[in-house]
Amino acid sequence: MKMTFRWYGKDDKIPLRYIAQIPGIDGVVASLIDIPVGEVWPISELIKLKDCINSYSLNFEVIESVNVHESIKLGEKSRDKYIENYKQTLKNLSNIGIKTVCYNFMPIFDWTRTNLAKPLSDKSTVLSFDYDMLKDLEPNDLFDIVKNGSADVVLPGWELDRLNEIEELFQKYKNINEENLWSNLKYFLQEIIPVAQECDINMAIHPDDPPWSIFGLPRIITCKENLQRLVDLVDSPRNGITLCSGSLGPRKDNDIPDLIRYFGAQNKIHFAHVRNIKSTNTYSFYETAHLSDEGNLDIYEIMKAYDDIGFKGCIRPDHGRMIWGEVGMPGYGLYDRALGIAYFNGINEAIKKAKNV
Ligand SMILES: [Mn+2]
Repeated sequence: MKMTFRWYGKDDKIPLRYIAQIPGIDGVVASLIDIPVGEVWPISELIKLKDCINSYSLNFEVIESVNVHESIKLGEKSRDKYIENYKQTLKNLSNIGIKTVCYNFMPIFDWTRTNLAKPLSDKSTVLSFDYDMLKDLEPNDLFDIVKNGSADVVLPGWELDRLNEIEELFQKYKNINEENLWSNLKYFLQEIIPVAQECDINMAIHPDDPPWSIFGLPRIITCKENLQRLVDLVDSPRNGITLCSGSLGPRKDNDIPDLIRYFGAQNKIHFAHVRNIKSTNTYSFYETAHLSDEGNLDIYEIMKAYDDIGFKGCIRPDHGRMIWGEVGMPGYGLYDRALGIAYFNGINEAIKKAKNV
C-alpha cells in the first residue's frame, strides 16, 4: 500500500516540505478546491498542482474529491451538462496521471458534525457528532457551528455561499427518497464509468458520514449491503469504493475488517481512509486518536485485513485530533495525522515481520 496525506493546496497551513518529512510517506491526496462544483477542472491548474507536489518528491495519484453537482443527485434535466463537465474533468485528470478519484453522493451536506472542537480529557480537541443536539438544530445552525469552529478556514462542502441555496435545495429534496437517489446515482455511473475506463481511472465513492439520514435527507452509502448494491449498479472494475473506517464505523453492524476482506476479494477498494471513533450512544460519537485503545475500532485488525487482501492502493490517516497547540483546519492538522501514519507504519512492519518468522 502507498501511504498518503491529504493536502488542501497552497492555502493549507501545512507546507508540503513538512509532509515530505513524515517517515514512509509516498504522496499526497489533493484537489482543486477553488473550482465551483460542476465546472471542468482546467488542465493548466492541474499541471501546476502536480508539479508543485512532485517538486517535493511526493506522488500525486489520488484526487479527493471531484464533487458531484446537486443537479445530478436530484436527477434534474440540467444534470447532463454537469455530467459532461465531469467526464471532461476525468479526461484532464487522466492526462496528468491521476489513477483514483474519490467522490460522494450525499445530498446537500458533505460530512456533518455538531462540534468541531470537543475537548477530550487530555485537552486535545476532536470533531464529534451528537444526534440529540442535531435534533434541535436547523441546517443554518450547522453552518454557524462550522464557521465558528473552523479557525478561519473555509471547509470544503461548507462554503458560506451555499447557505443561500439551502432552503431551495431542501425544497427540491422533498421529492427525493432513497430509491430516487439510487436511480440518480445509477444514471451518473452509467455515464461516468465508461469514461473512467478509457481514462484508466478508478472511481471510489466515499461512504456517507455519518452513515444515516440527517434532516430527513436520504443517505444510501452506509453499510455492506448498500456498498454491494453500489458496485453492482454498473459492473466494472473501475466502479469501486473509498473504504473509510471512521465514516462506516459508527454503525455497529459495520464490521470494518470484514468489509475490507469482502470488498477486497472483489477488488473494489480503490482508496482507504483509516481513523478511529468512539460511540457515545447509537447515533452519537466522537473522533479519537488512531490508537485502537482510544476508540471502538481495532486498527491492528484493519491493517491486517488490508495486508491479507494485498492492498496496493493509496491509504491515508483520516481526521486527527488537534494537539500540541496547533491551530488549523479541524481534523486536518499535521501532528496527529503524522502520528497516525507512524502508527500504521509500525503495525505494518510488525505484520510483515511476524509473517516471515
Ligand atoms: Mn473518510
